[in-house]
Amino acid sequence: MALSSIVHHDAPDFGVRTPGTSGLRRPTREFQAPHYLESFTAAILEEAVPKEGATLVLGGDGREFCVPATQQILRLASAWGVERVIVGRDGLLSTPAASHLIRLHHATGGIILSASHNAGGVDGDFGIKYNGENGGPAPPLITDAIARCATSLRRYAILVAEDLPLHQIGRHHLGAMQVDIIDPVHDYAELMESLFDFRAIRALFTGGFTMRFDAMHAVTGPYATDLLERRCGAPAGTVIRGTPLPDFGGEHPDPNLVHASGLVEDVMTAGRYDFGAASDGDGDRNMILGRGCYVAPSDSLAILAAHLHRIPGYADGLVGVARSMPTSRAVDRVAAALNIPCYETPTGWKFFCSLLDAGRITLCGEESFGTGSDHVREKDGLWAVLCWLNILAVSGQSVRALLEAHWAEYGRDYYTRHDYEEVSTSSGEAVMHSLRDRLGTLPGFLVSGRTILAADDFAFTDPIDGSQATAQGIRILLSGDARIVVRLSGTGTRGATIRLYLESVGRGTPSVEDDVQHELAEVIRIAHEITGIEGQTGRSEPTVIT
Ligand code: VG1
Ligand code: CO
Repeated sequence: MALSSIVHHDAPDFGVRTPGTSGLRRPTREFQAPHYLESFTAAILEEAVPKEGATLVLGGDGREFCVPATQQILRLASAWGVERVIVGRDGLLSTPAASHLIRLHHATGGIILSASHNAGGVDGDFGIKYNGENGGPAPPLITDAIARCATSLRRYAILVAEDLPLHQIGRHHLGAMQVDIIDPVHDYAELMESLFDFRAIRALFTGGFTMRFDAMHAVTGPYATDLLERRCGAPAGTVIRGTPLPDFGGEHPDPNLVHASGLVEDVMTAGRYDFGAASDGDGDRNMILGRGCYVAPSDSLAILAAHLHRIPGYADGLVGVARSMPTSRAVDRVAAALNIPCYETPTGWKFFCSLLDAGRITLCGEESFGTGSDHVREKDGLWAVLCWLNILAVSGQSVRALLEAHWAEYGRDYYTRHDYEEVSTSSGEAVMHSLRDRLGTLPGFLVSGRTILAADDFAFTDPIDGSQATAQGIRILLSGDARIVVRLSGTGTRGATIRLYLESVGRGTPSVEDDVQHELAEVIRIAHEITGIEGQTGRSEPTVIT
């Protein structure tokens, strides 16, 4: 195609567009406005993609606007001079599968279209994120540059061309650029098969073990069907809500006790299955349930740390582990017992990536239903589910037995997160400002019978490259091994979301029947006294409790 088929468009001033914890997330309608997606993509290309010889991976979670956005991004990439784009059929790629493909093909990077666990559809959210050559989310240096460029950019180039048949696997050319439309599942499923003992998992199902996997009408449907039902021999129907829909069936594709309530009812409350799991919009999160029990993500991380060496891909053991700051300290005690380092990083997967790249850690996770390892540079929902299945298969134990044995050995961290969603930006900031102003005066204070031992605003220095991140959330340590953490969400798209993380290490014999909110009632009361959330926001109850 001749160069003349590239046209230049003027882009209006969209104001500051700073990517949050995981890329730029905005209401879908905003993304659909003329030049919005185009100018932000142009900023990504400008700041992260060389004009010659680049290979990109491209795909998304199937939400509304993913397909037209994929077609536009292909035209923009061609005009920029990208040599090759590898795109998932129908524009689908889970976030961990995209991360794997970048690494597998030694690509320059990848563009992922998703707003993760946020609702989709025309009235929901859309998002775009850039991952670098290691397969992980671009570091702040790059995302800051993209934000500056997107704010000042007034002109971009795009190829004039027809849509490509995204539903067909095959090779195409768009201008001088090669486009390979591939099966979104195959390479990822092969990677999983190289890590896990699928024979043992198969035997588990043959022996009558039952499970439900809730794909929440998001991207993991095709992946879970191939892995669980085809490769591991689980009966057809094990995967529910397995067809990706543009609006996720009108629900939040967020695998937690609130948004996956049907699964929770079936597995936890009614005890109809041995095992239950769910993943989010883009497939990087996981929720784990056993018959009559729920595995808190922080506990899941600790249990995986204790058992991962039983899985073939991790037979050499762990070199180290990491958790995000608000994640409970349960994994720290496993790391101490294994005599391996445990790193505490700010919220967001990108902070794990330099440790993973440097070979300092094998396993890492977040309290927000995120777990992963050095096999990719994103958290990985189905990988975590397969870890659990593999451990259940080789241990012959139930989820409940594994949990209770773990708590008996290491103690239990009662843990909950209270989210105050869509409060006004000013009241969210007021809560944080007021806490920051009082930080120095808190230690030594006696509240409801507990002493505040320490209080700080979490700051982190990357042990590999020395880069610094400050103001990552308020940590308040109380006597009796309790901890309160407060931070503002970086992924919300409307107003502000305050996250309050509460934990306390229990004594005695913990059981899955314990009422976590009751165990933490006193710590919750103290948190309200210290933070003044109710007074600042006018909210007496959180919107979501996990
Ligand atoms: C939330 C979670 C955080 C996670 C991030 C991206 O961020 O708390 O742990 O890394 O989402 O996950 P925030 O800033 O809203 O608390 V995902 O599944 O949206 O890529
Ligand atoms: Co996600």
